[in-house]
This record gives sequence, C-alpha cells and structure tokens, in this order.
Amino acid sequence: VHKSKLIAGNWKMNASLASNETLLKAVLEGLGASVCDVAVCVPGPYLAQVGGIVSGSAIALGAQDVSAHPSGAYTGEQSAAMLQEFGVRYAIVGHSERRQYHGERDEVVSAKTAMALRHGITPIVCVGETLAEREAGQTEEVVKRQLAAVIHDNGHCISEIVVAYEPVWAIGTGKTATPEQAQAVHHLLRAQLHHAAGDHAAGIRILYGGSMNAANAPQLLAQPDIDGGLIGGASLKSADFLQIIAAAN
Ligand code: 3PY
Repeated sequence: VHKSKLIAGNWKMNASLASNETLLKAVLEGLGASVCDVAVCVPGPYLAQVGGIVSGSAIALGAQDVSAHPSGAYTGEQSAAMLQEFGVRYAIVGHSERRQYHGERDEVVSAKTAMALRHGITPIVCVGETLAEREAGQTEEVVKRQLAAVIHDNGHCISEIVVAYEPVWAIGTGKTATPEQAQAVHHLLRAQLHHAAGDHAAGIRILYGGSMNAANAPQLLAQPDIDGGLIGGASLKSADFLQIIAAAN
C-alpha cells in the first residue's frame, strides 16, 4: 500500500491575520519538495484567508471541528457544506479538548465523522485515554470504544478516515508518549481497523498527537504504525513545523 505520511498542524485558538501570513509564508518557503502530505487546521474565521494563501500549494486546508447537523438552528456551529465551500480538505473531530470542555460524546463524534465524509472532507478522528484511565489500565478499552463508535456508523467508508491517537495526558502538557507506548496503541488501533476494513486498514493513516515536536518527531515517525502527526504548539513555529515535516519525508 502506498501511503505518504500526513503532518497536520492544529493551531487551536491561536491565530491572527498578521501571524498567519508570517507563519505560512515561512512554511511555504521552507517546504521544498516534501513528499509527505501537509495540512493546517485553522480557526473558522481564518479559513478564507488561509485558503487563499495555501491555494495551489502543497499545504491543504483543515478545520478544527464540524457540526453534526446539516443546517439550521445551531448557533455557533459550522456545517460541513460551509467548510466545503472554503475548500476544506480535513476536519479534526473529537479532539480531547472538545470532549473535555464541550462534552462531546462518542455518538456526537461519530455523527460529525459521518457528516464530514458525506461532504468529501476527510475527518481526523481523535481518540485517547486520560491519565487516570491509563493508570487504571483502561487505555485499550477506551481507545477501542472511541474508535468503535466511529466504525459502527461509518463502516462502509471507514477507509476514508484518518485516525489520531492523542493520549490526553500528553496534550499541552509537554509530556509525550514514548515511541514504544505510542506504537503499542497504534498497533491495537490498526488491528481494530483491519477487523472492520480488511486490507484497506493498511492504507488508513493513524497519526500520533500530543506534544509532538521537532525533537521527538523522528523517533515517533519511525514507528511502523505511526503514519504522521497532529501537531499542536509546534505547528505555530515555522522552523519546528518544517523540521517535523522533514522527519516525515
Ligand atoms: C497537541 O499536540 O497538544 C495536540 O493536541 C495536537 O492536536
């Protein structure tokens, strides 16, 4: 299976017209002939600006969320059709910050995944255990439950998704899973995908997320079941983001 790695920046709620321009200009200049896929997942108000800057380049446009509903009285939400109009290729769904601060449950994450797929947007489905869950030995059970919810409703097109394993204890904490810890979970997820999608599973990208940076990216990306990264803070610094991309090439 030919599968290039994917490096996706998750800017979270960090952006401004001026800083976006500076950051993307530097990344585009430094990108060279990268062979991995690159995306930036930006806050909604900047989709038009960033879409314009990366148009025709090797950087794909991404969103950080998508509504589970097609349209209507859902104040504050952004529909998949709207994202599609702005050329969005990827949408993060079920990031732990959405699960934690916005009460998103597995069913909502699954509905959002379905909505993205229906509009030709590749969902980057995040799964991951909390520190308490890891310490209680529940890592496998938690990530399998989270992925199963998405597979259950989207079985027929599951090969179109990207999965991101983001241990919650490694998000924004500076703690990273060791390459071995990450690989172990990625291997479990791959087996689960294989059970659902057969041979297509080998082509589904499973990203690692959670404080991936320029220093730890090479070792993480060298693991057999780590197919890229969902990058938080380090995606806001052009030099760091470029080094991670280089490590994925
Ligand atoms: C992090 O690196 O902290 C992330 O949450 C990436 O999504």
